[in-house]
Amino acid sequence: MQNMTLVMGLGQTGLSIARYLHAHHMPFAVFDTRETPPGEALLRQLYPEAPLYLKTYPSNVCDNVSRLICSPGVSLDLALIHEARLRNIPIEGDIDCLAREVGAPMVAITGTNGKSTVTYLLGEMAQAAGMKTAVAGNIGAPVLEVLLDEPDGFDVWVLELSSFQLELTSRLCPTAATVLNISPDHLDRHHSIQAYRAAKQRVYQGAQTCVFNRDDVQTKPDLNVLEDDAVLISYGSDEPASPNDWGLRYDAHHELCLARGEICMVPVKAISMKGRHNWMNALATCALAEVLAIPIDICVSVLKTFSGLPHRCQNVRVLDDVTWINDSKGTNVGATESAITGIGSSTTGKLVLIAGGQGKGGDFQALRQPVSTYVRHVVLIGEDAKLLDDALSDVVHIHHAASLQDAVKQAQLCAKAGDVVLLSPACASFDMFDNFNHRGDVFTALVNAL
Ligand code: UMA
Repeated sequence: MQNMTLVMGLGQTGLSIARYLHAHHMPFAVFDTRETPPGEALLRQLYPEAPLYLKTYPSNVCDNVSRLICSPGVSLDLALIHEARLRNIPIEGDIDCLAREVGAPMVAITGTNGKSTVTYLLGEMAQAAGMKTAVAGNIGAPVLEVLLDEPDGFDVWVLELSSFQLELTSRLCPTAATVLNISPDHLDRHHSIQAYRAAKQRVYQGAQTCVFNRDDVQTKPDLNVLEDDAVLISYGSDEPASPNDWGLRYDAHHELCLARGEICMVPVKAISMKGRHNWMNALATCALAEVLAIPIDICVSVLKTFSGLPHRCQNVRVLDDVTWINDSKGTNVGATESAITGIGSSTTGKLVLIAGGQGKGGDFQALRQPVSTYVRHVVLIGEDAKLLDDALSDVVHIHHAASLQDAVKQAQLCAKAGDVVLLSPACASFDMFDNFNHRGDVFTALVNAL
């Protein structure tokens, strides 16, 4: 009898899929390539009857399997996935499971950088407008966990989706979708920027409204993913040409403002989040909020009070006239490039950059220009320190550190009054930390202890 679902991965998402299947009385087994995945103890406790395969699996495992539901961290290159494909066993992710269950409007947000900020901001705006709002996905809470935790449902779902989640998503059909920007990331998993971009573009499949970034042509929906009757709205750093588009323009008082068409909505200096990249995030959020009919005065009041998520260019302290900034969420080259340029261009001194970790196949050459313009010293940590050294050693002073603690000490010695020490690793954290939050927390504690 072929009625078993195979859950791939036993992290947060794997556990939420198991819970979802159990709630629907559907039999399942679980596989994870790791010997001791984080969800193991809880799975054994909650669902002792579910077969669990760790690292290896029986050669006939697919014989009884009618579908695979994959966690985002599971590579689609696994032999088991190839075998499932050969046998025409359907493969999906948790986002398609959610789509089957939910009738409320959904907004789907992706992009290389800024997606958590836009997701969080839009969630705050929807909540402030009186909508019962689910904020879920890559931002932290697995979508099926949020679904099962609230049996009465939500008025709106605001989803942050990663390229890993989108690779397996085909039936979301959101009310509105956006790709905020595209720069190389996760190339170890997707193998090429084209494949990475194609995964991101899937967010527009079936979307009623597509919001794209005029400054980044890669974000414009491709014809093969665009519905015939989809509404297209753009935002960008120039003046919006059409009344429905968003952009920047000067008002009668010569203040640069977020604007919709010809109408100025709020001066950028009134927005709490700092940096030009955050003005773009604010524009994208306002465009999505309008699709949900959220009044602009609510959007503006949220923008005036929200100063940014933790670990994203967050000020830690000023010590001896040196400012210490935690941008642990700079997990790819594009994010670190924007942090260096955004902070470097508004600082009188120079930057001391702490970088390194798992490079995920990113091209560190792209950091040469911003580093040579704004950075005095680079202190390197982690697995791919050598790759960063190779890319940057002829444009800046390089130091190697054995730990983040050592890196903080070396950075303190390098920094002069007026400088900024910036942790923006351009890399994932998993070689030394649980995740980027852990890395940022350790950095903050070390800096506060100086
Ligand atoms: N893994 C294995 N073998 C397996 C399954 C997973 O080695 O069989 C590894 C993966 O390569 C990965 C880690 O285990 O390094 C975690 O994978 P997972 O699928 O179990 O992850 P979850 O705990 O379910 O968390 C996932 C997202 N993680 C990833 O996509 C890697 C979380 O995003 C997300 O918050 C959560 O689902 C809820 O939706 C984190 C992330 O790092 C923040 N995302 C990447 C990013 O933002 O750049 C995409």
